[in-house]
Amino acid sequence: MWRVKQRQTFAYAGTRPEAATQCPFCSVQCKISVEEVSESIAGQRRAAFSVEGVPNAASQGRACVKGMNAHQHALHSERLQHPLIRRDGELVPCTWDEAIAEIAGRFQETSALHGPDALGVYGGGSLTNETAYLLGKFARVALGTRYIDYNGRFCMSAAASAGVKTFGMDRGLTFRLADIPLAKCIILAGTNIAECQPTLMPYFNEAKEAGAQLIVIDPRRTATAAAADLHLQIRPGTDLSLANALLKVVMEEGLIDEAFIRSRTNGYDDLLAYMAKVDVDVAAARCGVEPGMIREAARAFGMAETGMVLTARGVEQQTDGHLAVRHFLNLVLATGKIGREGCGYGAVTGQGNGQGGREHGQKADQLPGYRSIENEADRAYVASVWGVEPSSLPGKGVSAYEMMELVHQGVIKSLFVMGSNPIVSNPNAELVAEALKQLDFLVVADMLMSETARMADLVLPVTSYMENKGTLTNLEGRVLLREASRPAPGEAWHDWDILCSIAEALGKGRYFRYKDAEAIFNELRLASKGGIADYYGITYDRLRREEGIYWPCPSTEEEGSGLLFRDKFAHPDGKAVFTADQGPAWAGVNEAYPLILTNGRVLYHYLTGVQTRRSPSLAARELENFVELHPYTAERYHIQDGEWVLIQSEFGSFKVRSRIKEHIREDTLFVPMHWGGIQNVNRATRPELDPNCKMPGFKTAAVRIRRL
Ligand SMILES: Nc1nc2c(c(=O)[nH]1)N[C@H]1C(S)=C(S)[C@@H](COP(=O)(O)OP(=O)(O)OC[C@H]3O[C@@H](n4cnc5c(=O)[nH]c(N)nc54)[C@H](O)[C@@H]3O)O[C@H]1N2
Ligand SMILES: Nc1nc2c(c(=O)[nH]1)N[C@H]1C(S)=C(S)[C@@H](COP(=O)(O)OP(=O)(O)OC[C@H]3O[C@@H](n4cnc5c(=O)[nH]c(N)nc54)[C@H](O)[C@@H]3O)O[C@H]1N2
Ligand code: SF4
Ligand SMILES: [Mo]
Repeated sequence: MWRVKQRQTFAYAGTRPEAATQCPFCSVQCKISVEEVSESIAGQRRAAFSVEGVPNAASQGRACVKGMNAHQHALHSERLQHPLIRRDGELVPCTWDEAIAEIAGRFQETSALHGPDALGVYGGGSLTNETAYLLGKFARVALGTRYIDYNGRFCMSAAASAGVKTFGMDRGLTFRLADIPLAKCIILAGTNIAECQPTLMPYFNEAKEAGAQLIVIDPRRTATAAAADLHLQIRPGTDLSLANALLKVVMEEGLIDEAFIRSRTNGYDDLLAYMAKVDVDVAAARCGVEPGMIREAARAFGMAETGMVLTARGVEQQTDGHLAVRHFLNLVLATGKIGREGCGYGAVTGQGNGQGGREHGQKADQLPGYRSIENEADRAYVASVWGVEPSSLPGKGVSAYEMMELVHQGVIKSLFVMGSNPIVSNPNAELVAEALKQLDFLVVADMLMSETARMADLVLPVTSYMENKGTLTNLEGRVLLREASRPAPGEAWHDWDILCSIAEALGKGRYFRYKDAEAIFNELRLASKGGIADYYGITYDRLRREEGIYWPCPSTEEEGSGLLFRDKFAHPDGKAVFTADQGPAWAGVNEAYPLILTNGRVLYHYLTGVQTRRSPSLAARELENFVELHPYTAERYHIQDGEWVLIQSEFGSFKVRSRIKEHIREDTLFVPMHWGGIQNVNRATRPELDPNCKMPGFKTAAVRIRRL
C-alpha cells in the first residue's frame, strides 16, 4: 500500500519566517513576503494579507502587480481541496486512496492492453526542479513510457536548441542581470520586458542612464518599445531577415571583430557566402521596416563597445524560430559581443521555472542535467543513479503538440497532466479539444479547476507556491530555494508526493521513496553531476546561506558561473558555430485570410489565466479578451472600438472585443492568450511546427476579421 498522507510540516527560514516565499509567476522569481494580518471592516475582523518585495540579487526587492496579488488565487475559495472523480458524468469528491488506486488500475490496464507507450505524461515549467525531475523519472521508470513532454516546448524550445547548436549549451542568459547596465547597446527582439518581466526594467533604465542605446523590435509599440531609442516595427514572422540585414550593414561598415571570429568561432566562411546574397533593401521591404532605421540600428550595435541581444517569444514562436535566433546569434558572434562584461545573448525565459524545468528530464528526448536519452553513456549514467537497467529506459518520445496529435489518432489513450492547461495553450486548440475528449482516461493535477481539469476523469488537488517547498531556476540560471510558508489547504498534496504514491501503487515504490523535497533534490544533484546543467555543488544549506547559485556548479566548494563563455564555448573544441541555414518561413497571408494574427501577453494576466483570472485585483484590470487593431484596419472592416468581432483562420475561430490602437501595424492583429473557451486565440493558430525544435508557429496566423 502507498502511504497515507499526514498534515504538512513546513520549515521556516529568515527573520520573518512565516512570510518568505517567491512569486509563482514569471522567470524573474522575485522574492516576496506574504504576511497574514488581520483588519477590521465594518466592525468585523477578518484576515488580510500584506505583500512586500524582499531584497535579493535578482529582483532587488521589487515585485510587480501580479506578484503582489498572487496570494489571491492561492487563497481563493475555489482552490481544489479534495480529489475529484468522474461518476455518471459528474466530478465528485473521492478519497486519495480511491484516486491513487483508480490511476494505478487504469494505467496498468491500458499498459497491459496497448503497451506502456499508450500512456502519456504532460508537465509544465511552473513545477519545481524536484517535481520536474521526478516527473521525468516517473514516466520512464514507473510507467515505462517514451511519451513525456511539457509546456516549455511552446516556450523555450527555439532558443534552447539555438543555444545548444551555437554555443554547445543552453542557459537563458549568458550573463548576469547585474551586467545589463554595462551594455552600451541593447537589442530587445520580440520581448516585452515591461509587461512580462516588469521588475527587470530598472536594469535597462540604468543602462540607458549610463548612455546605452535601446533598440526594440516588435510589431507593436509596447511599453518596452516606448522606452526605446529606436523601435523597428517589424512585420510578424520576418525576424530572420531583419537579423540578416543588421549583420549585412555591420559587415559593410567593417564593424565585425575579426580576431574574435578567428579564435573563437567556426563556420564563418559559409556565413560569408550566405551573406553575399543578402540585400538590405530587399530584407527591409520584407520586414516592413525603413532601411534607414535598420542601418542606424546596425551601426549603433556594431560601433558600441559592449552590447547584448535578448530575444523572447516574438522571435521564437515561429516555424523558423530556431534559425531566427541563430541569425541573431550570428550578429552577436560576428561583433565579438559575448563572454565579457556588458555583453552576451539572453533568451528571456518565461515561466517561474522555465529554466530549471527544461534541464532535468521533462522533455521527450532528455534525461537530467541536459543529458540525452539517445546517448548510451548518458542512459547508463542516469540508470545507475536510478538503480535500473539502462535497457529498461524507453527511447525518445515526441513534442507536446505532437503528443496531442497522437492522442487524436488514438495512439496515446491515457494522459497524466501536471502543471499545464493544454486545451487552452496548444496551437490549433479545436483539434486538441477533440483529442482530449477521445481519451480513455485523463488525470489532471492542478490547484484550480482549469479548462483541462474540467474535462478530466480524475482531478488531483495540489499545493501552491506558498505551501510547496522546492527549488526554481530563474532566467539567469540562478537556482533559488523557495520555502513553504503555509500549510496545505484541505487535502491538497505536493506534486511530488502524488508521483511517489502512484509509483508505489504501481509496484515501483522502491525507486520513489523520499523523505522530503530536499531528498529529491539531492538525487537530482547526483543525476545532473557531470552533465551540462550540473547542479551537484548546489545544496539546500548553501541556497539558504547564499542568494541563489548559478549552474553549472560542479562542486560544493565552487561558486556557480554567472557570466558564461569568457574563454571558451561549451562545444568540445571550445568554439561557437555560425549558421548559414535558412528557415522554412511562414507562407504569409492570402486573399481569403488577409491579416496577420499575432498574440502574447498583458501585464495583469498570466498564461492561460487560470490563476490570474481568479485574482479579483488582477481580473478587475482586464476582464475579458480583446483584439488590438489599427484605426485604419478598423475602418476598412467597419469595426468600432469595443465591438464584438469574429476572427477566423483556416483552422478555427474565436470571438473577442475590439480595441482600436494606433500603436500596432496596419497589417497585424494582436490578441492576448489569457482566456479560454470561445475567447481562446489558439482556436485560430496553426498546427505547423519548427522542424528543428517543434516549436509551434504561434505568432503568425493568416486570419480575417468581421464585426458580430
Ligand atoms: N504579464 C505576464 N508576464 C509573463 C507571462 C504572462 O502570461 N503574463 N508569461 C511568462 C511566460 S511563460 C513567457 S514565455 C514570457 C513571454 O514573454 P514575451 O515573449 O516578452 O511575451 P509575448 O507577449 O508573448 O511576446 C513578446 C512580444 O512579441 C511581439 N511579437 C509578436 N510577433 C512578433 C514577431 O513576429 N516578431 C517580433 N520581433 N515580435 C513579435 C508581441 O507584440 C509582444 O509584444 O512572459 C512571462 N511573463
Ligand atoms: N497563442 C499562444 N499560445 C501560447 C503562447 C503564446 O504566446 N501564444 N505561449 C506559450 C507559452 S510560452 C507557454 S509557457 C504555455 C503555457 O501554457 P500552460 O501550460 O497551459 O500554462 P498555465 O496557464 O500556466 O497552466 C498551468 C496550469 O498549472 C497550474 N499550476 C500552477 N502551478 C502549479 C504547480 O505547482 N503544480 C501543478 N500541478 N499545477 C500548477 C495552474 O493552475 C494552471 O492551471 O502557453 C503557450 N501557448
Ligand atoms: S510576475 Fe515576475 S516580475 Fe512580477 S512579481 Fe512575479 S516574478 Fe516578479
Ligand atoms: Mo512561456
